[in-house]
Amino acid sequence: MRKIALITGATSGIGEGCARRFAAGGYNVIITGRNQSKLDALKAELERDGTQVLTLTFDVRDRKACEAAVAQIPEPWRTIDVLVNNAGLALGLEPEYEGNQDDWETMIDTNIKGLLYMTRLIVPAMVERNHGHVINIGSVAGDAAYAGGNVYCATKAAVKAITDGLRIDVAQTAVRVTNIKPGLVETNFSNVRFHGDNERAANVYKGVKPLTGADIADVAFYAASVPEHVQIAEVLVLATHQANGTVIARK
Ligand code: NDP
Ligand code: 8X3
Repeated sequence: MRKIALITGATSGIGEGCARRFAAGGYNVIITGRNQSKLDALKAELERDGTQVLTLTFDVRDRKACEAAVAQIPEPWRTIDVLVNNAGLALGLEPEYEGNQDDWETMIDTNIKGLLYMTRLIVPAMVERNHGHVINIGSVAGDAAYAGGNVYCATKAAVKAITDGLRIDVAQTAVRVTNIKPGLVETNFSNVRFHGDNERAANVYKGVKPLTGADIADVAFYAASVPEHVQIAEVLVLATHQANGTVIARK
């Protein structure tokens, strides 16, 4: 029987990569996001290769919408083996004293609260079955703040604490908990961060070969594929010419 992975933010970047990687690795996938047409297109593509796909369209910031979406998962899909909490974003790169407070709230509501809502909804059944894996997409940004990163970095530091806390709370079970902390990954991330300024977004990756969503998906799939007694607790994944959140050797 194929295992089931639920991936949030599967309409783009790392989440889309995870949907493809888990499908290719023999999972059926529940793909979630806000853009129904993108989810439908990905579903059609994955189904052509024999994967069963369920789409759920909702905003992870909306707790009631998360609850309603999870409540509507049909019975055969309810034994979720892997939850990839990926949906997230950065907005802006202003100094904290000039930051846009709406952007702060969006980042906190998505990256922290949305991740918590999904964890709270999915993990009880994993604990009950004594089986499951939560993979949170943190960031190198959670290791140390960088200029203008302030609130985004804080949300990813929170992902680390929340991941570590969950790992403690389920230690008596066989549920595994992983924090993957990517560095520079070329996705829609910087276009979103700079509110659609594509030129500024492209500059983020200038002179360095960045990671791809597929690279991070490979790491997530590996973490889910190791023997049951092995728990990949945390992985920092950087581009080869990136040393940490601030040091990047560009050509
Ligand atoms: P993308 O912008 O390409 O993808 C983000 C995904 O999250 C999209 O599917 C987006 O959907 C979804 N999403 C955002 N907000 C919500 C919401 N409120 N409800 C539901 N879905 C939402 O960026 P990435 O793939 O790069 O980002 C994925 C994760 O990886 C994020 O948590 C990010 O912080 C993290 N990360 C990214 C790095 C990078 O350099 N790219 C490095 C380290 C971590 P929609 O199209 O509807 O907005
Ligand atoms: C995304 C990586 O360095 O832009 O989390 O914050 S970074």
